[in-house]
Amino acid sequence: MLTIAVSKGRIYEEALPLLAEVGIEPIDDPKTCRKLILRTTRDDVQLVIIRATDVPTFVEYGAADLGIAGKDVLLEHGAESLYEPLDLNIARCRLMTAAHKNAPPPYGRIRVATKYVKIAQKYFASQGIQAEIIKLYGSMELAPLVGLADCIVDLVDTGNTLRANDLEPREHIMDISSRLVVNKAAMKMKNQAIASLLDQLEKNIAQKN
Ligand code: PRT
Ligand code: MG
Repeated sequence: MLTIAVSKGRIYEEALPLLAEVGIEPIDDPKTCRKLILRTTRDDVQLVIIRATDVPTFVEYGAADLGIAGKDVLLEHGAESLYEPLDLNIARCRLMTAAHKNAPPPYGRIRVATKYVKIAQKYFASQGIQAEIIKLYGSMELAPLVGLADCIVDLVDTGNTLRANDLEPREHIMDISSRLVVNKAAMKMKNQAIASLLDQLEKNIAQKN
């Protein structure tokens, strides 16, 4: 049995067609059923539905053999103990700094609100900017509006969320997409099944790009 960890929401939606192309179609729909383990049209493959930020943990401990996670989540988790063999090129967005549209450029020591503490620390250090990072778990956009922080580090897709809150994107930190990750022991123990899955997925993705 191969277990694949996927988060609900945009990653699940965008991963479904890729999985369907390799014969993996969930039998239950996580939107309408509360099951966390989904059987699929392949007897030897099941999906587990978890929070996006928990995917690296499940795969690291071998609770799932494979997982699909955003590069943002992988970098923040510090996923050195996982294989990351494939860029699935889905759930794409940009990790950016953003500030109030009237705010001056950063000067001196700044305060930054984000859920990406590690990535932000590394980024501002690389820019030679002294930054105090304030960890938040959501609604980052609010922080500059209420004086909690000078700027935020967050994911941007259309930019609508920033605009709706009078913020604007400033510095582009990196492009983000979702990656297939593999547990290291599973890669050895279940090599044939995993290698053939990787191979098929890779071919299909290459055709699209
Ligand atoms: O929502 P939940 O708390 O359960 O977890 P999550 O937010 O980690 O999950 P989810 O499904 O929202 O995001 C999973 C992954 O999708 C992320 O880790 C990214 O790799 C990827 N992804 C791609 C995005 C976006 N695009 C995105 N736009 N994740 C979040 N957003 C958010 C962003 O944080 C901001 O609030 O959408 C808003 C910006 O979108 P625009 O279009 O208004 O710019
Ligand atoms: Mg979300």
